[in-house]
Amino acid sequence: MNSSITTESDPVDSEPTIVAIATPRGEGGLSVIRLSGANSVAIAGALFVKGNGLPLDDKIIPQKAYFGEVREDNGTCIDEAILTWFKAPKSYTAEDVVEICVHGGEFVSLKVLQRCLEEGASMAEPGEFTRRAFVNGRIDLSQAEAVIDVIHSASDQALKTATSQLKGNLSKTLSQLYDDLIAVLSQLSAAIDFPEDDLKFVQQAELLRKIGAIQSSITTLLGTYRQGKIFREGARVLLIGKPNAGKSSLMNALLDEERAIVTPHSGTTRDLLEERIRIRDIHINLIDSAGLRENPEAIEEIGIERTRKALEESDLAVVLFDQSRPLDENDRLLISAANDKERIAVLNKCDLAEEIDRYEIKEYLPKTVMISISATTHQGLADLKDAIYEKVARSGNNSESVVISRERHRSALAQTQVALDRAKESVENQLSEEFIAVDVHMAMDHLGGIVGKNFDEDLLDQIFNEFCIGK
Ligand SMILES: Nc1nc2c(ncn2[C@@H]2O[C@H](COP(=O)(O)OP(=O)(O)OP(=O)(O)O)[C@@H](O)[C@H]2O)c(=O)[nH]1
Ligand SMILES: [Mg+2]
Repeated sequence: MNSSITTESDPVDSEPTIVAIATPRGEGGLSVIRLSGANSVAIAGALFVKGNGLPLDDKIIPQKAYFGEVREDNGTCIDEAILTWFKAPKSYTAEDVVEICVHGGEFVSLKVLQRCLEEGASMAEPGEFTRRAFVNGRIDLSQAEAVIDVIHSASDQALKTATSQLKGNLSKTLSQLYDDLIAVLSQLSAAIDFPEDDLKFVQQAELLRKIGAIQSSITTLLGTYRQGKIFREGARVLLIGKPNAGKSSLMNALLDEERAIVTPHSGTTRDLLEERIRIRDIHINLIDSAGLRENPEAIEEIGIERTRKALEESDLAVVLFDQSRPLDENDRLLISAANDKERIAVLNKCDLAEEIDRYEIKEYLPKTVMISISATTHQGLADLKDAIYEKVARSGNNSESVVISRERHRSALAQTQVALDRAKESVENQLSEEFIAVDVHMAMDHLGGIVGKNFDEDLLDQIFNEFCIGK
């Protein structure tokens, strides 16, 4: 290794310098091999020679692209390359980062990676670059999560949410709420220091007002979750109906392939079948289910239980009726199951004569969009897609600029609310300030957990395992 190259930013006792191929495996135009850590420049200097034949030296300038070549230990050229040094702390990880860009061949990239390992770098774990950016304080945990959301996003809306979070908009909102909780705490400690009775009443009202304001902001944030999650992960849309209503036929029609088994016999589908489609810019996880019916056989009952569970977890139920038959007790069972769900009523088999009483459905499923289709002829399918899109793309409050989209954030905010409810109750019951402060601290822990003010290694492992190597 060319140990003559050191940079001012070399920390003492730092983490090992890591390396990974940052671009996807396979062939492409370019491939980037990324190093991060105190020895990045020294390692790169041992295998890279500038275009003029000179080695990298102490005069290397950060953020400048150097043309040259990567060489074997014996001096043989591996490939032409462009090298850029991002000097700590102005880099992705806040450590010294070197990116070596070579032609996008898998073998070439692996050779350069191998050279870096020979010169003393360690192989990076999945997400380790972003993990270091978090540990080094350049980004918080919600921003680190946004990085993977940007990579995975497949629609304008998903990307907008992810980039806004990456820029720190969620962090700013949470940090303001955290500061507001600190203000509550300081008011509590002032009350402990000056316990005059006549101040108590005023202070109590002020505390309740402050906590109430924080809670209402949290409620607004929580209100964005359904929509945020749908944009990030896709919407779960369940096809539900009595046996033979045509759920599997509709599944196939929406997928445009013969995926689910269709027969004239009731009870054909026994288990859930999930496939992904896209309606405009939203992913839909479409689920076909076992028909709901009274007094099922034992094996059907297991399928029906799964259908009910899927219904609970779904964002939207497409409630399917066979319009060529009169409503029966199985349809009524279906209506009661779908009663408190987001739903669309669909009258299938509109190519046959209408026998169903649609007004009875309207009566029991009020305020429900109703669409006639034929899963066989595909009539009405475009209207159904539009209706599904309207329901899932416009659910929740779209006007909020800060949106939460992860269950981890939702659950932390819900726990914050619970702790604040307890704090308010203690204020109302005139319990001691120390007692109230315990719940306010608890609320701060939950809130702070979202941005990683407190975390354990297991949580970090869980978050960064979602990442690919090199990110
Ligand atoms: N005429 C007509 N027949 C249909 C239509 N949709 C489905 N069918 C027929 O209805 C029967 C049942 O269809 P499936 O799609 O298997 O119904 P299902 O709801 O999945 O039934 P289970 O899996 O048993 O709950 C089949 O014979 C289909 O060909 C339609 O729009 N028009
Ligand atoms: Mg079926």
